[in-house]
Amino acid sequence: MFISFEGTEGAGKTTQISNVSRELISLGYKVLKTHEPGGTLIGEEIRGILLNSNNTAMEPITELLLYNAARNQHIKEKIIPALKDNIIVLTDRFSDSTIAYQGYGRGIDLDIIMALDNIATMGLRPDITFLLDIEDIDVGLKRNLEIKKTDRFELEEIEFHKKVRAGFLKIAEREPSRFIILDGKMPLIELSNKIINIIKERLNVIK
Ligand code: Z5A
Repeated sequence: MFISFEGTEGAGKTTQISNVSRELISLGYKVLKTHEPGGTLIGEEIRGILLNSNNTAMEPITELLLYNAARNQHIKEKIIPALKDNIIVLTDRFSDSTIAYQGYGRGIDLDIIMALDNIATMGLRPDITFLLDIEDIDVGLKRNLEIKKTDRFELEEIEFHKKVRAGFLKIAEREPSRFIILDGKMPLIELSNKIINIIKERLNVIK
């Protein structure tokens, strides 16, 4: 099973992936916990360029190509081999982030985004995508400020983050069978339990 976690800054994806992974491992499942951009040596180098807050001159298309380059490497080197070994893959962000950030956020034509996505992902899509949604963008940004996280995206205006959130909701609306939208402001443990129960249900169906 291939599961992605999406959302705007500080929505709680990383925290939830850790909790879910721990629980699934305790139930005897094999789990790969990974993230984008990154997840491979080459991908982590690309991540360094993408998130470096000094790289303010980066062009939107350069950014788009770099996210897709890292993703293709991630899929071929990590995700596909893990899925072939019956390992549950939990990824912190995947293609939907590119559609939301580079498409709805930066305003790059969605046809260009999807054409490149087809090349990079070869059509691979998660079985389930948990969208951790926080209506008040400030909540997530403040969470990250508290942990002193300041990358190139944290420096963006609030309007950019609002466009990204609206983008995620539009993507989810188009694919209701893949997306599960959850309130990122829910108490941590309550949210983890909800996610774990949904995954367990799906795993039982597969069995
Ligand atoms: N990006 C893109 O533009 N295009 C793409 O294709 C891809 C990515 C793949 C990657 O940064 C950046 O790249 C990202 C989008 C862009 N933009 N930014 N920034 P990243 O990987 O470094 O960061 P991120 O993915 O945005 O994650 P994040 O900002 O670190 O947040 P998070 O993982 O969703 O949240 P967290 O680390 O789990 O939690 C943040 C804090 O909130 C932490 O102190 C938690 O303890 C706290 N927290 C979490 N959940 C809760 C709840 N429920 N209640 C209270 N407090 C909570």
